[in-house]
Amino acid sequence: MADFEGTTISLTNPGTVGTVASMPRLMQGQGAIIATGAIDYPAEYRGAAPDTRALIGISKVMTITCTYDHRVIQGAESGLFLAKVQALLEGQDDFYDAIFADLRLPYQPVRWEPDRGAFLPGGGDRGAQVAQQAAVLQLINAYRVRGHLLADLDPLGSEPSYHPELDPAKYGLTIWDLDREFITGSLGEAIGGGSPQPFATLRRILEIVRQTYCGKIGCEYMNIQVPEQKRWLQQRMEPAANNWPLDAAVRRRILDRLLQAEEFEHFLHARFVGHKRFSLEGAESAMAILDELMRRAASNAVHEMVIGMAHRGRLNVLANLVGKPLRQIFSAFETEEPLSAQGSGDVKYHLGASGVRSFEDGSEIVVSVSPNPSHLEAVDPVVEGIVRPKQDRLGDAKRQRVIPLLVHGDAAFAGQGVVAETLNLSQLDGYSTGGTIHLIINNQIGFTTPPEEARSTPYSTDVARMVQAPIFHVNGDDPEACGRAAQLAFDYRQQFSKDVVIDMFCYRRHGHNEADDPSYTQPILYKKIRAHPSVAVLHSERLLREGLVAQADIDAVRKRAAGWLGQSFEEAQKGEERFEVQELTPVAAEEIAPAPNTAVDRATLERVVNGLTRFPADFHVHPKLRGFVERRREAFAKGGPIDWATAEAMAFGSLVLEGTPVRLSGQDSARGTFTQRHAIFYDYEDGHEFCPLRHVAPDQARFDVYDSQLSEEAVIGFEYGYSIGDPLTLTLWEAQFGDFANNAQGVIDEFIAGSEAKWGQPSGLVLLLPHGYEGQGPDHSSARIERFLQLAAEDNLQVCNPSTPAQYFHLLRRQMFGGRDRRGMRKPLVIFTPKSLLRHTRAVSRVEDLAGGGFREVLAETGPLEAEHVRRILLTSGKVYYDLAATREAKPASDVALVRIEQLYPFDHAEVQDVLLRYPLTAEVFWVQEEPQNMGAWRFIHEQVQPLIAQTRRVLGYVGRPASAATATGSHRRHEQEQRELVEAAFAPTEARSNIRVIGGRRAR
Ligand SMILES: Cc1ncc(C[n+]2csc(CCOP(=O)(O)OP(=O)(O)O)c2C)c(N)n1
Ligand SMILES: [Mg+2]
Repeated sequence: MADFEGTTISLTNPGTVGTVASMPRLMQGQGAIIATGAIDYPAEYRGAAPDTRALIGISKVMTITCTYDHRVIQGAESGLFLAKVQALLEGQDDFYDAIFADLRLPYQPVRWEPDRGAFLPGGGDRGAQVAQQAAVLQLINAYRVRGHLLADLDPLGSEPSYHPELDPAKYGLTIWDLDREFITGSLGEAIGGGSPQPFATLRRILEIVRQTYCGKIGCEYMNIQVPEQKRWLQQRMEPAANNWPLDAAVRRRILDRLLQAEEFEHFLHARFVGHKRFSLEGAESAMAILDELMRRAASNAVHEMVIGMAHRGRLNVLANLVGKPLRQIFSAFETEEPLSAQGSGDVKYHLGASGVRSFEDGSEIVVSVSPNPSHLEAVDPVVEGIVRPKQDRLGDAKRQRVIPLLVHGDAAFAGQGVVAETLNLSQLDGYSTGGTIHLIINNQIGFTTPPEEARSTPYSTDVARMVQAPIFHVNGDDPEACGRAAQLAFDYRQQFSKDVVIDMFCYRRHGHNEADDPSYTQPILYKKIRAHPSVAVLHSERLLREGLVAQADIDAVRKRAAGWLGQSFEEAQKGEERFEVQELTPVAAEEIAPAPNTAVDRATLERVVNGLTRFPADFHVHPKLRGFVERRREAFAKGGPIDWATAEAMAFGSLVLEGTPVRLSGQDSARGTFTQRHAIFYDYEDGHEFCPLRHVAPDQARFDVYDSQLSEEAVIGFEYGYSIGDPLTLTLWEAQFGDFANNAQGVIDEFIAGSEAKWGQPSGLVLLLPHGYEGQGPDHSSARIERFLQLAAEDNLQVCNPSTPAQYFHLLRRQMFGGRDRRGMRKPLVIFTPKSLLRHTRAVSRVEDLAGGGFREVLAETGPLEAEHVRRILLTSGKVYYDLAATREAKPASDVALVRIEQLYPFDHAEVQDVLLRYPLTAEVFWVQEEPQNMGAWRFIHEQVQPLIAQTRRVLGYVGRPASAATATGSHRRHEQEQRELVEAAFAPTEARSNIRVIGGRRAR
């Protein structure tokens, strides 16, 4: 050190005043002076055209000199020093890499290397030139395809990534190429503002693609196969590099939204300590996105937005965007009591609401949030089903005036299968809603599960790629970028009628709910989150810096929000609010039992039959179906027999004639799984379709039948939604076989069985579930009658097993004409429908059965028995009735009465009692069923019937299969044997068997 004592090394930069090279003189005490010169082209090239310089690879240079005192520094040391500077500036020792890493730049620094692409005029390698041009176009394409991988999306700042396909060096492009011009292709079309810009320097090209695709918005769209859609997106995103200016008013509004959202959460946090609310904190920009979507929708004449969303941020949305009165929200916290006047009610973060939002420009929009169960994503298809008829009612053929908006969590979106099922509905003729806008609140965590354990895909949104929806990943800490993503998403949806996804990266400030401590599982992450300022704070600072707002403005917004919250809180304290039921009120329980007159006069039936059997003159009916059509005509003319499919068609036809639309959807429902329905005919020559039920009369209501996609959950969910959205349409979902309905058990449990009790949301959906033991094996036999009966309570369902076509006819019509005001039942109706009975010669009805009477909950004995001689009453339901009837006839056994329970629930105790009383009080009473003892209606029936016969000291007997794990045997032969034994057992003398007659020699335990 002594060598350097008293010396100084100075730096000077005369380059700033244009000096190219200087030789400073040392002053007393100076050991050395390092001088840097101007950065410029060498003098001899300064006059050359920029193109020429770029062509031959002339770059700017800078001269650094070192004047030194030999007594302090040796000449060699000075030289080594300068060499080191040169080496660093050329990128050695990872000089630039370290700087890029520190600045979190996601790119590779450009390396210094010899110019491989200097193409001198008149000479040069044409092949190499073409290759280089191709490389640039490839690079542009790579940024469009994968640029999102480098985008700055994570507010918590994960490590910048690198992708070789986005590195110019990998394409052989060097530092010397940056200022050379290349053909821009479609990039030039997008950025040219109407007149294509055919050439640009590589530097400019990189700037555009990087800013567009690697900024705060990362877009995945290049998998879209329609060139027009890709071009549209490029022309929206590339000219302003996804960063178009927003009006000052819009920017302030976005800030207001954030401040309000934050105040709301803070208020709830302070007032309702430890209550679950599923705070939005960390994801407040979602409010900016939703607000922007609603405004844009309103100003584009959208009438309604129907929102399906999970727990996260729901209260904030309801309060701040839907306008649900705060009093209602707060009182739910206060009481934790069921809020609906009837029914069970539900927790606050499952309830829905509907409101009208109006904006400064005079535009308005209805915003509804659908109620939903805790079951994540289950509401998705329901919302789609609600939206579709709303669009139709508005005459909105382009499906632009009612828009579904689904808000998802990242873990649920990736994990729940119903998401894919719902996406798959999106472009189907019978189910499309013109595109759904999806917002993922991507807080990068499930309950405690991190993304790497929650999915096998890079993004949580990858499932949406299957429908080629554009996906906008956006940084939730840049609410303005979020607003831009919302604009793009909305416009794209309206333009192309397709789904679109906004994937907002954010974080979750607290635990999964407010009573949960996230540091058990993510200690490091949550330390980081605790130190991270809120988006409202960050954005306030940004706008303050830019002078767009003053601190006083910010304070005023916060104060206003807090004031509103405080005042509503006071009001909530005063009285308990009740959650309003917005849907039509359901039919009261006692009205389900009385049979409305659902008969249809002969003249109308004749019109229907004519319609069903009439085809356009040039239509070629399939040769094998001519008989089908003819038989219908003949049967009607002769007064019968009317089979199931005909009775169903008559029910549908009469309803549409009377002005009630009918919608049937299910797998292969148009033809019918059992080739029974033929609701649509296909021309034998050219395959075009004809649906007779659409041509019964010119002024008839709509008849729609759709072969659904091969899924249950989303399709039942959709049809349930449809039944909510359009209570005046008879909406039916049909299972291929009844057992498959259990793939949608969640929808059945949570919506169909419970929605009225929980949310006051009644539905008149009909489920058609093929059921019957016919030897087809453990599956295809049972529609799980027991499940529906277990769900039945408080008159929430109608569970029916009709045994004749006429009963089915009246039951379908009752659904739309039941109730005191004949407005329909508005209770879900589960019908176990037949398979073999479709063609059973006994399971037929007469025209007069349709032209008179109505649905009967109980079918009493129809045979000519002498009541006083009856010694046994067999109660039964469904197909086995016909087996019992045939056996009784064969025996004959005139002392056995057969009574069919056609409506299992609500159970008509009075009617059953009445029927039982027609026979001697000593007659034995048995329940006969095909299903194993632990299935079918046995346990339910026992509970209903035993009390009715207990007074006469009788015990209800059981005849049927023993309890079983599988629904049925896999052997057809064994099935037949069981079926024979079962029927025999029903007639076997009492002394031989106990009152529990389990066939196959096994006794019930
Ligand atoms: C079908 C279903 N399974 C499990 C749960 C329990 N659950 C509630 S929220 C949650 C985590 C959800 O994570 P994410 O979808 O990312 O939403 P976030 O809470 O992070 O907003 C889980 C597992 C549920 N509600 N529904
Ligand atoms: Mg999450």
